[in-house]
Amino acid sequence: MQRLKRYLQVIWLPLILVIIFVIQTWAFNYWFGITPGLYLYRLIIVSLSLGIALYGPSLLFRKHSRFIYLFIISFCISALFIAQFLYFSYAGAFLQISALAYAGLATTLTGTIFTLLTPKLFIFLINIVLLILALILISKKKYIEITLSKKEKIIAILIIILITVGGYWFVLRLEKKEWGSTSRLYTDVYDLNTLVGKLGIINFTFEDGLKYLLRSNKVTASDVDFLKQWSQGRINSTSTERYFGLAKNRNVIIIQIESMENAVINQQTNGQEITPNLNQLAKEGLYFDNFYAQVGPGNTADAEFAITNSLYPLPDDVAFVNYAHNDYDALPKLLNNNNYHTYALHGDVPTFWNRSSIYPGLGYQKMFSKNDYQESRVVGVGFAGLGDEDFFSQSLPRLEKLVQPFLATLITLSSHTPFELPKDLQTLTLPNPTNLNWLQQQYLESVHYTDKALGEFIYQLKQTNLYDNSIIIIYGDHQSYTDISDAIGYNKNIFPGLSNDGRVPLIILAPGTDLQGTTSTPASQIDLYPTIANLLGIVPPKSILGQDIFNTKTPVAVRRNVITGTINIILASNLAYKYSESGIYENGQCFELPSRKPLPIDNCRELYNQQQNTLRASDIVVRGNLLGLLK
Ligand code: GP9
Ligand code: MN
Repeated sequence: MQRLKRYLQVIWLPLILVIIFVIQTWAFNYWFGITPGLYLYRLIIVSLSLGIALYGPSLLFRKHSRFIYLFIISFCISALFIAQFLYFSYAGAFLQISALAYAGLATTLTGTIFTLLTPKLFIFLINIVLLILALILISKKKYIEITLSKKEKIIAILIIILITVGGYWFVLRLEKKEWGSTSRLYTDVYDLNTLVGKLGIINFTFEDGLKYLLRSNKVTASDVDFLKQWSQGRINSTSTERYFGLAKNRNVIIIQIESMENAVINQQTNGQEITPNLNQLAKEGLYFDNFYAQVGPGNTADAEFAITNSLYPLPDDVAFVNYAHNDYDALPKLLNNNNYHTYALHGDVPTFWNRSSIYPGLGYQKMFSKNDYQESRVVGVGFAGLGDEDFFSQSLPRLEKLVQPFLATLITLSSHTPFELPKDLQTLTLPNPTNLNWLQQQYLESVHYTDKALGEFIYQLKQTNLYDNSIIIIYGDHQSYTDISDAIGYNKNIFPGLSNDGRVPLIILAPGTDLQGTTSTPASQIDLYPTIANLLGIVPPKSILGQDIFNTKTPVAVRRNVITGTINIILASNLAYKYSESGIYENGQCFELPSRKPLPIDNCRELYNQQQNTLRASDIVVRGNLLGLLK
């Protein structure tokens, strides 16, 4: 009993501080609507662990130093809570260390900070108030403070370690059970909202800081030298011969379609067109049937990254998440500087893929997210998000109200894996029996549904005066990962041995112009930026890596291994290179195009080295925030 009383004398203060910490963590999430019920359990356990790890070591100090320690920790925690709270209220995004390092919080928040202050912030200061009260009690000798013995300290350390490690281990185990891996907590982070929902904002801040430190040495001095040299040796082959300014001052409507593969375009199943509307649009506008996605682990976000920056997405990291605060010369920014108003529209939560964090830096002035749409019916069975019919039908009146000229990037969602639609929305009659597996069947149904929603949107758009006054760019974000191209026999028609994965449709509609027909020029998502800029009669910055598809004399599409980052395939106008499993250049194959005649491997060497260097330069730029060296 005596002993318990003795321990209580030292434990009570850090213990209450830990409980306050858990409440503060929960309150932060609650106020921003972040706590999904499912993860509440995780959130409490993991914030208890962190609270104990932070406040627990105070037990090891003597009386006065213990107070100093608790004050320092409390100040840091409160400061982080408040900074994150203000930033989220302001930007609808979580504050990342890279934002402080590159952009400077001061510049972003000054001016608005007073408007963001709310009594809620007081909850993040309760720990400090408690410490002040405790200090007053001690100075009035209202309770006696003791110092633990050496043996007691060792036991305290062990208990702190045990609880902390135990808590994190428990959460990691739950994650593993749920997702088969724990990587969604650190590498495969899709939605920072969910991450904060599970771990709490302080855990998130620490994790983000740690990751920032770990990747800060990824660019070496020799990388920087390489980049400088590479940049100096770049040949400016930009010409504006074809179509420069063809769509000057027109609105730009970009439609990025989820998982839309080129394999389904102009294909039928059971006598029914899979994507009748896209097929029709491909006839009305200019259709690119040799266009490739460039995505890495960031999938949709990587497609957005490639399109807006004309840089290659990283093979091993998600630029939208971990390089969100780099300096970018993005397309929306360029258009914004040329009198355009810039908008992004998407039916998911704003924090998914960290969009709300990176969009302002890319130059988007406003983002419309799930919060701005009404969900008239749930469409995605396996993936929550707004149905494409709701998305398109509600986007149109919104576009009509925008100040012109505008750039509006619409990103669809319904045809997202696992592609499952409610029965009545599955309007494609698949053959019975079919050689397609369940996922492939769902995939065809879902792209058929999306195609219908898109067709309706374009039809309605044509009824407004926006249509003739715009250029519309439609493309798929990435492959569907369903092997659909093999299953529907599409691969037979293309380059032998060259996997069709990643070939996505691109259609450019410029009503009233001669942009029509089909082109098989090899190109990829990084080429869209300069191509759009050329059509608008705007000269893009030197820092972009893609080429204007209409004017380049050296068109190329390079595909790389998502994990190793090495080159898989290069398609140029007269040459193609295909890698070998060994990863050794000489073991690959070189072909002449369009004859597809095998050539000695040395014929592809120059092309290979060029592409290898471009990829390396792109990665260094992103990892080192070094866009300035390309100018
Ligand atoms: C989420 C959506 C899907 O907002 O864009 O992303 P994905 O899973 O395809 O990367
Ligand atoms: Mn996607």
